[in-house]
Amino acid sequence: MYSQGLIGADGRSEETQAFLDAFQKRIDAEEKIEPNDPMPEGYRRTLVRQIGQHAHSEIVGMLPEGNWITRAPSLRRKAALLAKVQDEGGHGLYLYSAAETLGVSRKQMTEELLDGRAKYSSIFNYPTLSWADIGTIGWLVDGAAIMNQIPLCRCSYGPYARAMIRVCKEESFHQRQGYEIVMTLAQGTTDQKAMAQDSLNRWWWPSIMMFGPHDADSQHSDQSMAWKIKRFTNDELRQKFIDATVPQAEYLGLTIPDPDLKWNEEKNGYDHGPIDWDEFWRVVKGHGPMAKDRVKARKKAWDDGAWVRDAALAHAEKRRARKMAAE
Ligand code: FAQ
Repeated sequence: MYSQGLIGADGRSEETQAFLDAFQKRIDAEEKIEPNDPMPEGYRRTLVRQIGQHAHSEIVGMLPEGNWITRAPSLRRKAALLAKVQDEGGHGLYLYSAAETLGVSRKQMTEELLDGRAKYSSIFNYPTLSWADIGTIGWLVDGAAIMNQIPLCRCSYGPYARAMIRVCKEESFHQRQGYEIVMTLAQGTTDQKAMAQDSLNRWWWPSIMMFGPHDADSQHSDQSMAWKIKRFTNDELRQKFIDATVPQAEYLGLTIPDPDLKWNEEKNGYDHGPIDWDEFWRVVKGHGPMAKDRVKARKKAWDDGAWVRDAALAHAEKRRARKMAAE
């Protein structure tokens, strides 16, 4: 398909077979690809899609937890939750910056999020109904995010891989604070334990859906694995997550809401029941319970922040003009 010496859609890369082979050779040799290196247009687009979606997820992911900052049960819990939500904002910023090195602006990415062209993780379309959900999100959602993101520290694209190193350190703190909240509830009164169980019941399946469709239905996995953007398939990561999480639930004395969950000696991992892919695709296509509210909140933040962007641009312009006049 590429053997005709096509000019890539970026107008720069000549995507001859020789060019693609040389690029793949660098990938196979575990060299990092940096922003100014020649790269196939498909590689660039895959990264813009994935990093953009990842950045949006971090920013939209602040909303369900932000909802509980004013209702945290103690000052200690409030301070930790505030710090966590702030960290997620920082992750979004590193990720938007990493995507910007690929020639796409934050404004473009935000517009795509607001008009529905860009996705964000399905998980953030579910509501946080109780304080226990804040614990469960840290335990399961950050736990799933870490499982997915540790391999991204070895992603072939340098800026994404480097951003992930710090992100993973922070996610690991988030996971622990979440687990500790759930542990406190699970060891508390009967009502507190019931609250933790109810939360696990609601978040378990959406959490394991976070890893994306089964490998057979994952349109991007093969190419992303070949380019070493992804290091493990969706099902491999989901399996690792389930295997790590089941003993944690057992320790807490909570029951994972999957009657088919059982240890499989042969594969040295757990078998799980069928995932409701209709629900997953409904949510991914923008029909999740909180989808409209999430996009509305992001739109309001973007519109309300217009004066800040305008002021920053005016200030930069003034400084530039002053510098020019002085030269
Ligand atoms: N939600 O061919 P694949 C966090 C889409 S960060 C929505 O398998 P791929 C931190 C996929 O985009 C959580 N859409 O795709 C935090 C594609 O559609 P497209 C976010 C999904 O890219 C914690 C189509 O389905 N993490 O939680 C989802 O090879 C607490 C076919 O799928 C990342 O973004 C989904 N769950 O694999 C923050 C990590 N799954 O784009 C606050 C980086 C799939 O062609 C609080 N991303 N789709 O229209 C990845 O690792 C990958 O992109 C996957 C999907 C694994 C998510």
